[in-house]
Amino acid sequence: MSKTILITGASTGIGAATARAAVAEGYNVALIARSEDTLNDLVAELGEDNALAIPCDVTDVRAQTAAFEAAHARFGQIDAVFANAGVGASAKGTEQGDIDNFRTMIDVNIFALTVTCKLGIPYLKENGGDLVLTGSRAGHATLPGSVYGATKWFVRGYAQNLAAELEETGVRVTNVNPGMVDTPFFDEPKPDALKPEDIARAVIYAITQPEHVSVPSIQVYPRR
Ligand code: NJP
Repeated sequence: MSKTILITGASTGIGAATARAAVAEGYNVALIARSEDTLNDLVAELGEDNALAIPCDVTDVRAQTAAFEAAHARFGQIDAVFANAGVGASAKGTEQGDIDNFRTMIDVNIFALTVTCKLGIPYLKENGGDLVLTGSRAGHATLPGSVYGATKWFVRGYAQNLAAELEETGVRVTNVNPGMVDTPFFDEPKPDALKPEDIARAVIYAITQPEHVSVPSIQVYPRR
C-alpha cells in the first residue's frame, strides 16, 4: 500500500510544492487548507487516486480532527504529517504591529500546529511515521520585536520537546527551517529567494530516510 502524507497549508507555496514532490515519490497526499478551490485544482493536477482535498481551518480543532479522520478513512493510514500552515506579520515588530495579527499568528503558527501534532501522533505511532514541522530561519535569529519570529522560536523548541516525548515510539520529528522562499507568503515576488521546491526536497529527504536515521533539524537558506 502507498504511504500517505497529510500536509497542512497545502494550498500554496511550500505545502503545495511538497504535495507535488510527495506524489512524485509515490505518496498519497491529504491536502489541508482553507482555500477549497485551490485545493481542488491541486487534486485535479495530482490525480484523484493520489490526492484528497480537505478544506479546513486548522485553528478549528473539531474541523482539524475531522480532517485527520477523513484522510485516514480515505487512504487507510497516515505515515507522515507535515505541520506547515503558517501566517506572517502584517507589519514589522511589536510597536508597529497589529494586535489582531499577533493573535492570528499565535493561533495558526503555534496553537494549530500543536493540534496538528497531537492529532497526528496516534496515526504515526501505528507504523513509526514522520512528523515534520515548518519553522524558520526567523526561529534562529533575533528580529527586533518580531512576534512572527518568536512563533518560530516556539516551533524550534517544541520540535525538540516532541522528539524527546516520541523517542521510544518510532515516530521521528524533523524541524525544517527555511530562509526566505518565493511564495504567496509575500505580497510581491522574491526572485532572489528559495523556490518552494527547495523546501519540498528537504521534507522528502527527511521522511524517506531509513529507519535508523534521524533528521532532527534542517536549515535551507538562499545563497547570496
Ligand atoms: O506561504 P503560503 P509558505 N487554516 O502563504 C495555509 C513558513 N515559512 O508556503 O488556508 C488552514 O504560500 C494557507 O492556505 P489557505 C511559514 O511561516 C515561510 O511560504 O488556503 N490553513 C497556505 O496553504 C509557514 O509556516 C517562509 O490560505 C491555513 C499556507 O498556510 C510555511 O513556511 C520562510 C491557515 C501558507 O502558504 C508555509 O508558508 C520561512 C488556517 N487558518 C518559513 N492559515 C517564506 N515563504 O519565506 C494559513 O522561514 N493557512
